[in-house]
Amino acid sequence: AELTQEEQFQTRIDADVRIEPKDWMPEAYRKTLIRQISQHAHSEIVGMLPEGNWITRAPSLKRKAILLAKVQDEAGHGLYLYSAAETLGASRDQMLADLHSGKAKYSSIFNYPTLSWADMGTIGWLVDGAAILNQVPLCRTSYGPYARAMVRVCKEESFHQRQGFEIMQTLSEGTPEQKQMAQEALNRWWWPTLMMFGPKDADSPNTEQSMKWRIKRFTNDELRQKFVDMMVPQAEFLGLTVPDEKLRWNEAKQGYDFGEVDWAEFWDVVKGNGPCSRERLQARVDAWNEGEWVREAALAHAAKRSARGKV
Ligand code: FAQ
Repeated sequence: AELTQEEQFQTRIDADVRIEPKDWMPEAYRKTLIRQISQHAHSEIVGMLPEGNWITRAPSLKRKAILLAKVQDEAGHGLYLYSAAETLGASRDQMLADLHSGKAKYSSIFNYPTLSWADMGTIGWLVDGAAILNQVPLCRTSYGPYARAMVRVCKEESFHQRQGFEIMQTLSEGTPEQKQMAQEALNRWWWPTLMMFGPKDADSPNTEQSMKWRIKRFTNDELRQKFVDMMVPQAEFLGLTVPDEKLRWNEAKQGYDFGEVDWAEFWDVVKGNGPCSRERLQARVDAWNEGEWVREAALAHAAKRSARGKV
């Protein structure tokens, strides 16, 4: 019997053939990719804000230069991702309007405040560490433009993670006050970082289909477990304590058992009630409004050039 278009599509996915923008794809595949890629892009752009908060207060010129470069990289990641979503027919204006109206989500992690310099270390170490674990498999995601964007993003994220770990190492080897700053930041960021991987598989409506379509290559719980297994030895190396009383090595599974994330807090933050949710969104809306004259000027300039026959 002849395969339907949808069956042919699934056959290609199963053979690890990349899907490209002009290929036929089920509408639901397109929709879920636009959802995930645009939310990923929003996370990068909103993710500039918590660290941007410390650029003027970095403890040295060297630290300031590194932090500036990292925050600029995140802007770049957002731009590659918006471009990847555009290849699916999403318009950038619409994606941004959805962010500004609160309709589109972005990662819960960026709704928490950055209270001390140690938070710059913790974000690089833990948050970028989580981002890498999630994004390295996305280099093999089934949609070509998304997969290719992830290759460069992951290279830059590795540098971000190293710089975060190095800040933590410096603080951990510093004065007792500095070590305490590092521990206090770890205490605040550990659980929100575990939330970055999304709800438990049993409560994740998108995972099953996204795994079938090879948009996701690992489930939320699989990645969360890998993260804990990777980070606990690093925390031990730093001489810091992971704030989880239930954390134990499990010889049989060759991984750590760990405590339960506060899912009520997770959903509350996802719904827009995080400690900095309103502030973050307002910063993006203000940037959009204050940038209007730049967009107008760029359009006027482009129109003049094209009237002169130069593109
Ligand atoms: N926050 O059914 P699932 C970075 C939503 S890294 C907010 O499991 P899915 C780098 C989810 O959207 C951070 N919402 O969904 C950086 C869905 O709602 P929807 C960004 C969350 O898509 C570092 C609902 O819950 N990385 O930016 C969260 O299969 C430092 C049900 O969930 C990516 O976006 C959450 N944590 O799995 C930048 C990676 N978790 O959309 C600056 C790509 C879930 O149906 C500084 N994305 N939700 O209305 C993914 O891998 C997936 O989309 C997941 C969620 C794993 C995030």
